[in-house]
Amino acid sequence: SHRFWDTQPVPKMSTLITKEEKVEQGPIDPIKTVEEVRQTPYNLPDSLEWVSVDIFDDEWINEVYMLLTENYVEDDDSLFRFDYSIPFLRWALTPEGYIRDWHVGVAVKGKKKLVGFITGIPAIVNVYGSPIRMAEINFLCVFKKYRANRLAPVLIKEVTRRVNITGGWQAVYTAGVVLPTPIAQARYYHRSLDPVKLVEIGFTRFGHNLNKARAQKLYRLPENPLIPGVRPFQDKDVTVVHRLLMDYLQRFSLYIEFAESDVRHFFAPQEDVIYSYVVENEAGVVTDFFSFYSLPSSVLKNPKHKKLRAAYAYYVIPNAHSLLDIFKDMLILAKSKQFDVFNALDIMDNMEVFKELKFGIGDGNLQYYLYNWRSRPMVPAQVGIVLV
Ligand code: EN5
Repeated sequence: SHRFWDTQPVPKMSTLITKEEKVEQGPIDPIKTVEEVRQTPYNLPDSLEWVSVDIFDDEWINEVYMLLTENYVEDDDSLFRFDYSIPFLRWALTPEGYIRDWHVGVAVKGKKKLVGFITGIPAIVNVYGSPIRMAEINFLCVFKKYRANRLAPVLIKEVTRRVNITGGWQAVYTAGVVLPTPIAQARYYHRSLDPVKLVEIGFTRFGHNLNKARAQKLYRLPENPLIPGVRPFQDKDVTVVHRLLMDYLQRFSLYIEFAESDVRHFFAPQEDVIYSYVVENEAGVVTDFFSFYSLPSSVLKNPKHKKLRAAYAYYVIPNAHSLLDIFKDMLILAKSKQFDVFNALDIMDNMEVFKELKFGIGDGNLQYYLYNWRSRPMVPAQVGIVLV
């Protein structure tokens, strides 16, 4: 019943169940050369055309923003929908060496009206010790009125073609839904920062023995970080943070091999986009690093609130301090910046801190996938990639 995915170089679902001990790692499709790749874009209905979206063009990024705020990912009960901001999209899609052609749109012919979108950025992804050139695929979205037209498969094939013509054959992506075939299945956890608002919008319930006053007390946090020497990440920290990050990520079975330029791009703080901090000790040495990103959601049917302000754990490198102390300071900083909730996945070592810091399990999953790369499935604790 996967008409499209059955035609694609992804493992069959059954391979997950049989859990063979020895899974041969490597490409699923026979090796091709760039010359063999189709040179022309895939066909679209007559009324539609391909566009390479210029993320720095205000009109086009606004079209992308509108498409996503109105049509992108919702929770299971359609109470919330992701509201990625324009500065966030620019940040996520333009690391050094990004390829404009991989920001693929489908527009109504002759009009600046987007009805479909998918993106890729280049990355070196390490899978069980092997570094592989991959595209990180994200923001696949089809306008609600155009669903059932089978546009998503064409978007996926077209971005694949554009990656292939640059000599790229593998990709990594995540989704809330189960497709053939996840390499890992992660779970969202949530930590209330403004429990009263979260109840008002239906994000959580007070439940047993927890009224408004008790909830406010339970989730109260100090105003300032507790670790001495916490300060925002600066450009001068790039080299040392790059080293800390790569030394740390090597412990996982799936991680991105960041370049220094990626560290500079992805961790330079930007209000309402990305918050990054280092711990600098008394000797002036940077010992730890942590970061979280801002991804609000539209509250879809509430008279009082229109936005949920959510912070998401990004890359966290404990070193001189414990993961618990670092997560606690992330909660404190997120609260001081008026976030309503702090979200994190059960990947890396995050599970260690959830109970003590009063995170609760969410109703959403995040499935991790590789395209055209066969490899053994892994548990969330082996996953070292956070896709935004
Ligand atoms: C991009 N390549 O389902 C793909 N979010 O748990 C992105 N639930 O917010 C795919 N349903 O559990 C993203 N509150 C997939 C995720 C899509 C969005 C999604 C979930 C993640 C979520 C909330 C709200 C549920 C509303 C009803 C949730 C409970 C929190 C509570 C806090 C206090 C302690 C107990 C739990």
